This record gives sequence, structure tokens and C-alpha cells, in this order.
Amino acid sequence: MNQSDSIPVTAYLGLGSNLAEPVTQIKSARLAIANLLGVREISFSSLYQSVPMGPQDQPDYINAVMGITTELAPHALLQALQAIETGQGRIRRGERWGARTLDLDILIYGDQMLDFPDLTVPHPGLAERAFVLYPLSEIAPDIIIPGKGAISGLLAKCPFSGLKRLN
Ligand code: A4P
Ligand code: MG
Repeated sequence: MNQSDSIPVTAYLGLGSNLAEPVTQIKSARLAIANLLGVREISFSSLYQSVPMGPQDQPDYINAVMGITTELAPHALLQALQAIETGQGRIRRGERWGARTLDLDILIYGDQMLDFPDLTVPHPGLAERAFVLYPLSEIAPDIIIPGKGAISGLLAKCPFSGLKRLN
């Protein structure tokens, strides 16, 4: 099947940065994603400043969530996102949850639930992370997250703490 035969899938991506002008990193990443072949932007949340989850000796993050439709299969999308991370100076030092110029996660890919060694969808941390749930709820307030239920139920259990919505 070639790309033009595929039916676009709605997906949601998490964007995060806490190094080298994070707001600029997020804006550049948004453009790079929207320009990918086989991807169309449908929505973009506000930017949020968030305290780091994980090691605390790192700067606050800027987070946002982007809605797209895509003809790329999940692994092709992951590969394209990792190329954008690398292009924006992401260096993988091996420290889990360490500081980074850019982190792009596939949060949701249609109604699919995937469990590969290198790709878990919906993203495993999604349900507990305020910096994901609040921006996602801005652009998809009625979404049902595969395997996890309605976003309203998840939000009710996730305080808006350590989070600041930026203008
Ligand atoms: N991978 C598996 N599933 C996915 C998916 N759905 N989307 C694999 C993207 N990647 C996925 O990721 C490690 C591997 O996860 C990838 O090679 C991919 O094959 P990584 O980006 O190299 O490393 P990481 O991001 O440090 O690890 P991890 O466990 O994915 O961390 P998270 O969950 O991305 O969290 N605090 C705040 N306030 N805001 C943040 O955005 N982000 C993190 C990273 C930590 N603390 C944060 C934030
Ligand atoms: Mg990641």
C-alpha cells in the first residue's frame, strides 16, 4: 500500500523541552512536525511551564500537546519525530528523565494500543502527568484514551500542580 492509499489517523503528540530556549525549541518542533510528509496539524495547545518530573536538578520544562492527522504508520512517525529531536540538538546521555532540548512523545495514535519494545501507545505515563493531561484536554476535551478511559476521569485524579499556563 502506498502512502496515498492510507486513511489518515488522528494522533496526539507531547512536546517537552528544558534546555536551550525551550519556548523556541517547542515552536521550531511544531513547524518541523507540521512540515513532515504525511502529517497535518489540526490543533496545538497553549504552552505550559512545568516543574521537572524525575531528577530535580534541572530547569523547569515547557510542555505542549499537538493534534495531527497522519498517514504515517506508528513506527514511521516515531522515526520522524526522533529525527526532529536529533536535528534540534537532542543528545541522549542515558540518564532517564534528564534535561533535554527536545522530547517528542506519541501520546495517542487513533484508537490503537501498541506494545513494542521501542513503542508503547498510549504513552505509559500519560494518565498521571499533569503536563500532558491539561494541554491535551484543551484541544481534545472529550477524548477517550484507549485503555484508560475519558480524559475527564483522569483529570479529576490529577491535580493542576507544578503547572503554569503561559499566554
Ligand atoms: N518510546 C516508547 N514509547 C514511546 C512513545 N509513545 N513515544 C521509546 C515516544 N517514544 C516512545 O525515550 C526512550 C525511548 O522510548 C525511545 O527510544 C522510544 O523508542 P527517550 O525520549 O529517548 O528518553 P526519555 O524521554 O528520557 O525516556 P522516557 O521514559 O520516554 O521519558 P518520558 O516519559 O518521555 O519523560 N518533566 C516535565 N515537567 N516535563 C516533561 O516533559 N519529560 C520527561 C521525559 C521527564 N520529566 C519531565 C518531562
Ligand atoms: Mg521521550
